Amino acid sequence: MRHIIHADLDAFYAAVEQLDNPDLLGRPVLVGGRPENRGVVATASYEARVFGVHSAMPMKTAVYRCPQGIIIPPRFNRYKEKSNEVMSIFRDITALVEPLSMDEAYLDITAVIDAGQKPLAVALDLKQRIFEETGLVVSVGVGTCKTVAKIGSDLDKPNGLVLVQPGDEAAFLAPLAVNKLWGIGPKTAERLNKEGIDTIGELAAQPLDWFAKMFGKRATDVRDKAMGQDQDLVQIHSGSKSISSETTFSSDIGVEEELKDVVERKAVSVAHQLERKGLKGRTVKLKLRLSDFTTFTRQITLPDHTNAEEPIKEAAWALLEAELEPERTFRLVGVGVGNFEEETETPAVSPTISNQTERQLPLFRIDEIPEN
Ligand code: DCP
Ligand code: MG
Repeated sequence: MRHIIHADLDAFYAAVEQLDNPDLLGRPVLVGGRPENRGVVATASYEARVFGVHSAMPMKTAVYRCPQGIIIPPRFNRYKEKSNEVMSIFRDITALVEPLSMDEAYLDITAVIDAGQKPLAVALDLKQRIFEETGLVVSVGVGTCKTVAKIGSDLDKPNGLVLVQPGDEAAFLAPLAVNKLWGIGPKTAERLNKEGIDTIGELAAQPLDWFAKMFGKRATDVRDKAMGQDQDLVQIHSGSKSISSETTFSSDIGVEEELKDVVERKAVSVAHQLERKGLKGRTVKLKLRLSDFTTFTRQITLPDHTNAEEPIKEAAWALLEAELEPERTFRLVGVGVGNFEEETETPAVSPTISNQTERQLPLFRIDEIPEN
């Protein structure tokens, strides 16, 4: 049995601003561009969220809803610094850390648990260390698979801790809306709702052949996730060990054909670079930046190592296609290939158990960890 933590910092950019300028503590902070420049909210402190402000909202709307909000321009380098501090604490707890973005990561803590620690103790210790050593507050979900851990970390924000006991996964997920599941986007959710399926429990109760009809190749994957039983590994990305090509557009693009063209050209460029270097990779990664500067990556692991144009094109386009939404425009598109032939997908090293996790347990209760 595996034990996985998903950790996600609370109101990350805004929390860093409050940390660096204590005058902002307890106040509604809006990190993002100026309203007069058609700026967008990157994130808002929880004090601002009670007014209905959220990420990706036009700053104009945010200021209308929360006139007392303090607008702060983003300082990405500073956020990256704090992110590095946080990730190195994660890596001190276990070697198996998979960052998903600057402020969130999966941690495989199976070895720590097998060595005798309790999942709750590891989670509390992680929260305490992050707070003491970086000044930031993190919400965590703990479970036996990625799906449960990820959903858990979001359920009790801010300063959350959700622990799902082995065996309780399906019951934990059952009442939640289907769109909480990784891979169920708005379109799929709508399709499911039309079939009368609103909750993950209703989804999980469908027979296998129904899944096959509905999801094709993804059927067992979706079903496993709905039952809280996915076997997805926590994967260490070997950051530098990949080859990529990206373009920032002079004006954002949202037209499907244009995007497809760009992705395919990037894929061909990467395939050629791989070939020149005599490398074959199995992981195809797509990097996207939206018009509001949100940047994220998506990746797929191919059945075989390759440096051929077609499979890389196909994979990169499938990843991008899943991100298309009406009105969504892109500022940057990048394609990368990693996980090269000589590498193994899961690290050969067994995760080390750090001394830090064996320190004394925190003496406060979960809900008493001070917020920033
Ligand atoms: N971000 C952004 N634009 C978005 C979403 C996020 O620029 N549309 C940036 C700002 C966030 C950071 O990424 O601080 C992390 O994203 P999260 O979705 O984790 O949001 P927060 O950490 O701000 O809030 P929380 O996780 O507490 O909901
Ligand atoms: Mg966050």
